[in-house]
Amino acid sequence: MFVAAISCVYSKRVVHDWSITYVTSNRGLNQTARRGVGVNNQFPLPVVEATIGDVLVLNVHNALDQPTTLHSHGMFQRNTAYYDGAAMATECAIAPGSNFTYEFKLEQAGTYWIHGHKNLQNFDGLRTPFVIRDPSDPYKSDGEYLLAVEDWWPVSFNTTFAALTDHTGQSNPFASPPNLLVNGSPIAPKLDFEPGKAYRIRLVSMMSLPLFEFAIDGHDLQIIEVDGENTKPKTVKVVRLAPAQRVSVLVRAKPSRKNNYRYHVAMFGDFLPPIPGVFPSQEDGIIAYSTSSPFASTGKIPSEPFDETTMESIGGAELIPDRGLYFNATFGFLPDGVNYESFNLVTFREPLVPSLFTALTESVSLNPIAYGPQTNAHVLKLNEVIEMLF
Ligand SMILES: *[C@@H]1O[C@H](CO)[C@@H](O)[C@H](O)[C@H]1NC(C)=O
Ligand SMILES: *[C@@H]1O[C@H](CO)[C@@H](O)[C@H](O)[C@H]1NC(C)=O
Ligand SMILES: *[C@@H]1O[C@H](CO)[C@@H](O)[C@H](O)[C@H]1NC(C)=O
Ligand SMILES: *[C@@H]1O[C@H](CO)[C@@H](O)[C@H](O)[C@H]1NC(C)=O
Ligand SMILES: [Cu+2]
Repeated sequence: MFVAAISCVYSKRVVHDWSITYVTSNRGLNQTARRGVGVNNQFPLPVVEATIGDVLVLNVHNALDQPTTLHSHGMFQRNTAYYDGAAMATECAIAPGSNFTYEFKLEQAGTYWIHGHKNLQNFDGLRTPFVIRDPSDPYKSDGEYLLAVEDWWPVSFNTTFAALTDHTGQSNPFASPPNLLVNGSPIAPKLDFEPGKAYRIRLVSMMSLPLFEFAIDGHDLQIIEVDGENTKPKTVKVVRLAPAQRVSVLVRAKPSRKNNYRYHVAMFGDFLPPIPGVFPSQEDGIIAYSTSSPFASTGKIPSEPFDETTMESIGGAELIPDRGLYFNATFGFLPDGVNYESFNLVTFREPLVPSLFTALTESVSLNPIAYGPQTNAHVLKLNEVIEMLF
């Protein structure tokens, strides 16, 4: 005999109407306002929240004078690749002045983000967290916080990008180094903790290039989710996120209100030259137990490297590869003097027809040998590779 579990799932449509617009803002920083790309004339963008099984509907109007797309980072898009938002890979971009609706069922839970996937709009602000909750999540908490971390450059990212890819080596991309924003603000939010409770903190890296680290004075962090996948728990003092990564940690609050604490978000990148007092940079936020308690002494972010490839998923199928594909990834200047990323020295250029359409209309062999060097080569410029990777 067996007992069938019947679950009632009420799925809903999560609808957002987004006009993608230029927004001139200083993002609350002490610097000159500059033009970025936002939604409905605002920064920060609306956070998208849903429950597994819901249908996400993004009604998008392109109010820019250039094409745009939105990519829901981390979604597998099984049978809905057309809504993946990778311009000219899975679809054409949305033309200026026109509308497009992204609509797909949410079959994964976890922490994701949605960002522009055309030109450099992502790095000029077109990015927002995307949280999909699961009522049967094995990890329970008493409360939840979301910290989305982004870099905001004082100049349009096209300027930084032009300097980054300048083969003469004469340009300094970091002449105007990035600022750190947490939830769209230079002031990290206060997180209220009740003694004895357990909090889930979702960390989202919406960075262009730098990494960030997160730590809380006097509290351990238990990693429970990496990039939308529930993991076997791992207790650490500090988590480090590369651009586009997401991590959830469970934090057990102290048993009493005796002290308040601080948490730290530090932005850094070994490939970026240090500028004393400016970069690397750090924002500290408050973990508030009480309005009257003194602060526990503020520590530094602990130095605790750990190998994230040792993280294991729970409940996930074991990956047993049955074939291997080898790529030599390079980053450098090709003979035309432009800085490219490449696989096996073949770089990629945005095709005239989206690759998905080509694949659907041509008879393509799935034999990996067909993808050898120089075969079926699309040449993609560095900025597009960066966008593909993110
Ligand atoms: C803002 O920047 C200006 C110019 O760099 C400086 O003089 C001023 O003190 C700054 N204000 C604050 C509040 O940091
Ligand atoms: C396009 O989107 C805008 C903004 O959401 C909306 O006002 C407009 O009615 C839409 N146009 C069409 C043809 O659907
Ligand atoms: C870079 O972007 C700014 C603001 O969006 C624009 O004014 C400028 O013309 C752009 N520069 C280049 C080289 O595309
Ligand atoms: C990758 O580069 C190495 C060293 O140059 C070379 O030995 C190897 O054959 C390359 N592999 C591929 C798949 O191109
Ligand atoms: Cu992405």
